Amino acid sequence: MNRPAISAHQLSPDQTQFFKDNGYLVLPQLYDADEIRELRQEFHLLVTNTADRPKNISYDFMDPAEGYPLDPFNPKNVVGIMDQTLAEDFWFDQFTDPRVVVPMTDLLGPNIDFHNGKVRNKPPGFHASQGWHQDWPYERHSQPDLAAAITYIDDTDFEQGATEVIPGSHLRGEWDTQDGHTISDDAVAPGSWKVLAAKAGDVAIIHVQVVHRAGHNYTGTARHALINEYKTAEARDLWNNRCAFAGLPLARAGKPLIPRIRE
Ligand SMILES: O=C(O)CCC(=O)C(=O)O
Repeated sequence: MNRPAISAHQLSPDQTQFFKDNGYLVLPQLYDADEIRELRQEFHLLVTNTADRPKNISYDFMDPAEGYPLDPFNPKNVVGIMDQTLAEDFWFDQFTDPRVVVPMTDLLGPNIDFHNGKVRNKPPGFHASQGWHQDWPYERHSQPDLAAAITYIDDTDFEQGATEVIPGSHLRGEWDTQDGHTISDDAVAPGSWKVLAAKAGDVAIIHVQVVHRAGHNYTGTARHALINEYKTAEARDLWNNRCAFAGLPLARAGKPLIPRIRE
């Protein structure tokens, strides 16, 4: 396939300010229609060919939810994958894409390293048990200069389990939790959150301290997303990150470092 030239663009000052104030930013349609088609094809292979993979890639499967069909796009009901970054060259290019790395330099700082990569799916009838949380307690560093890029593979609105965020919640630093991770529903003011209704090909960037949660999928169609996380080189890992490509330098002085494998 002829791939379009990749132009890594800086964010506008308004976008940078929005992230600073709100702790999240949506980059609509980062991928064009051909790229979304290819992303979906590759993703389908990732969730169907689950056996012939490097051992370090781990898959989680969800038991079919009662009263819901299996989705032929994800017939094994894969609900999660860790380290999809190891699967193929396509997935290496996906997490090193300058169209995500360069915005990270605008939002976090000029020197960006990789943190980790995973897949989070919402099969039909998926019930999100995690609740409101910050990513921070799961991935402590010397400073909270990390962000996740959620790439949506499908259109995902409220009833399909859209991501929900509390704008500005990162400005309060670390929130109290019930169990080290989960923030009580009582701590969240009614109506204070925003449903990030996404289109396939959108990317939402989420600050490590913004309070957010995954929604439930009430429909018979699965929803799929990749979550790649990035950090500044200055943020030192205190979590003992053993994930694939952890700490890989991706940008220095605002310039992306990694060439494309597949042009
Ligand atoms: O799947 C989502 O919409 C959000 C996932 C999430 O909250 C997380 O992985 O920390």
